[in-house]
Amino acid sequence: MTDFSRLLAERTGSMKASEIRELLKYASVPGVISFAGGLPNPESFPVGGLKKITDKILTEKGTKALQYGTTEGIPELREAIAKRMSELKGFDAKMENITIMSGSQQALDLLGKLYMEPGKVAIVEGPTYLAALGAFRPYGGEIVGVRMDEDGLDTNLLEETMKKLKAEGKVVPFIYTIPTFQNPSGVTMSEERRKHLLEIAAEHDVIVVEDDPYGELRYAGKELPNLKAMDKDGRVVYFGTVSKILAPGLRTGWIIGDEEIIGKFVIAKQAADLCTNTLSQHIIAEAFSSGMVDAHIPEIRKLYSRKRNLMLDMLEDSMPEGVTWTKPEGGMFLWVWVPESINTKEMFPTALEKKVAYVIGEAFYPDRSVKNAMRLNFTYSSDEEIKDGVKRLADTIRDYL
Ligand code: PMP
Ligand code: G9A
Repeated sequence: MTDFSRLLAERTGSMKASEIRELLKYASVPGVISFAGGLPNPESFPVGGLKKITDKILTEKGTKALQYGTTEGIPELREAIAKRMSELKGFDAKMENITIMSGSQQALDLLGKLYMEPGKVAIVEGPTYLAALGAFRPYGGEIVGVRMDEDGLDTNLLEETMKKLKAEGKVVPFIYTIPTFQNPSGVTMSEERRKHLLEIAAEHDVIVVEDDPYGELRYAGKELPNLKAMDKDGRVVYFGTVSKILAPGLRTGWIIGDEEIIGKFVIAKQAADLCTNTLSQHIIAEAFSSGMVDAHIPEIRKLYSRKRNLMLDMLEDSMPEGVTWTKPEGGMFLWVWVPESINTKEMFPTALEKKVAYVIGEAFYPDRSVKNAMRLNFTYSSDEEIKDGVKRLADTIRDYL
């Protein structure tokens, strides 16, 4: 048999399977409790409401909803998002500033396609969203992770990093951040840091990408302004999605930003998929404008807030000395630090023997430099699984120590 891999393009060398997607396999192994996948809880999907809306759309404008649409997205949805984002988050956004994406994952891929190439450096948080690394890598260039602490991205470190890169003659096109209830850490960037980040970005004249899939899932603490709402010179590009407030199967997200930047994404998207699923877009436009989404989000918050509290209580009750974790005010994940003597990748088989799974922390760092951490998802598992799973994890760590 011929080896066709020799025919692959060079850039495919940096493409590898997502560790999270690989780990999702364990979620279906009988008996294993998996905190690995980043899945919303299926109980949170408003199936009945979406059924009614879909029926209405197909009855009232079936042929339109089944036709190709413009690459920018259907006007009804762009209008609905502009209105909602202005009211909810104070964005100064019009329809012209918004393009619909096939999930914010597509926006990440197009971001890489538009701005990355050999010689460029993308700045991300360390740790950061794993699939953002996967999206940027094939386009070449370097990815530098700037460490975070309990207040989010360490902007003093960011300032130093930017200066150093500039001195080396490197070009940074964008800083990618998930400031609110970050995936994977659960941490939220403080308001001072948000201001500082925007100052640094202005100083170096780079784009700031604010990825915000979890912003509406707050269970405690006070609302903070989005970077996009603080943006004075059109350098922030905002990524939103319905994946965590409605359903990821709809595969629909959006980007908001300066018209010129958005225009480039539109051209890149034309080549990628012509347009986002039109039926989904019509369903979502109706779900937003009818108030269905706003009525539904408190239900999700209630469910996830209970699960978050349960996981935090269980960690408190079961974890051995030397283990610490973040206490997210929202979102879907928390981050666990284990003693430095433990490499969570090496411990993983032991965890599987105990029938519990997590994502190894090093996967979220572009240079894989942190070995003693893990990400836990608290939204997908049942309450019973959270109770048993955290105990199994604590036993794993104790045995391993
Ligand atoms: N960005 C972050 C930070 C995410 O956590 C996710 C989903 N887990 C995505 C983007 C992709 O979301 P979507 O379903 O909209 O493609
Ligand atoms: O790959 C997926 O299904 C989305 C999950 C993202 C994550 O686990 O961070």
